[in-house]
Amino acid sequence: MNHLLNITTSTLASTYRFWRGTVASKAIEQPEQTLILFDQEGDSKCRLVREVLTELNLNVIIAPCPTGGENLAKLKSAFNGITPPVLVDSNSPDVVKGAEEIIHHLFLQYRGSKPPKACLGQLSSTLTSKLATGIRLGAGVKARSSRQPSLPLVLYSFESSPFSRPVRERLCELELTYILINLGKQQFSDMGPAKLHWSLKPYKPLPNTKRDEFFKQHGNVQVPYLMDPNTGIDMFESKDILWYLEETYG
Ligand SMILES: N[C@@H](CCC(=O)N[C@@H](CS)C(=O)NCC(=O)O)C(=O)O
Repeated sequence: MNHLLNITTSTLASTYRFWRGTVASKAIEQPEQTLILFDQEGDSKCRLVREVLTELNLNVIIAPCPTGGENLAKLKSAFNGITPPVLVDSNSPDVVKGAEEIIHHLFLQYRGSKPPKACLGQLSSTLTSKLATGIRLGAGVKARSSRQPSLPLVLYSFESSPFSRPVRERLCELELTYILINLGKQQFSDMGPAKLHWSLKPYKPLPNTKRDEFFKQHGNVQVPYLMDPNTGIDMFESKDILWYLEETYG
């Protein structure tokens, strides 16, 4: 797909979801054992879980389960035909199945409260999330043949980021496991594109946050950012990352 069209429909998908998965809490603690989410990027229920992960500012290991892929087959045979989302939380220890149950678990375990109704899979959320899947024309749903690396990749992203979604879709289709570092926006001046943060002063993230750490390393905050320990590359720019993934693993 032409890259401009790709980003335009990705922006529309975020708009259908009212830009949920943009703003993150200011909490900085991460679970001792990183959460693992069996996820399908294009699935409407999985999207609701990923939005909450951004909003709670939690990192997660994504085990992509595209239709027709090995991960989905393994998941189904391990859990009696269950489909994503499934969360493995070794801190509880718990395997949590289904979007609503996972969202409840995340709020209770990591915020000590019940989730607000807006986070749950009500009819309106389900419909708008299905619309978001529809406008992406099935991207991030079906498995394609791929070469599998030995180590997980690392992606900096946040759920509604129009530039990051196509990268997450490609990672899903190629069934590439990755560590997702969510860099949701924590203050007004985090808003806007990377080169035009909404701030009159030079941009600065909140101190002692993941954004701050990223800023100290790179001199700005911009997602998507991919690190591949298998080849030693790290890179910005969605178009270049998509090309890299295709060339290396597609
Ligand atoms: N040309 C870049 C644009 C990336 C970009 O502007 N990303 C936005 C998020 S969609 C961003 O990093 N905004 C700044 C921020 O979140 O602090 C690409 O294609 O990857």
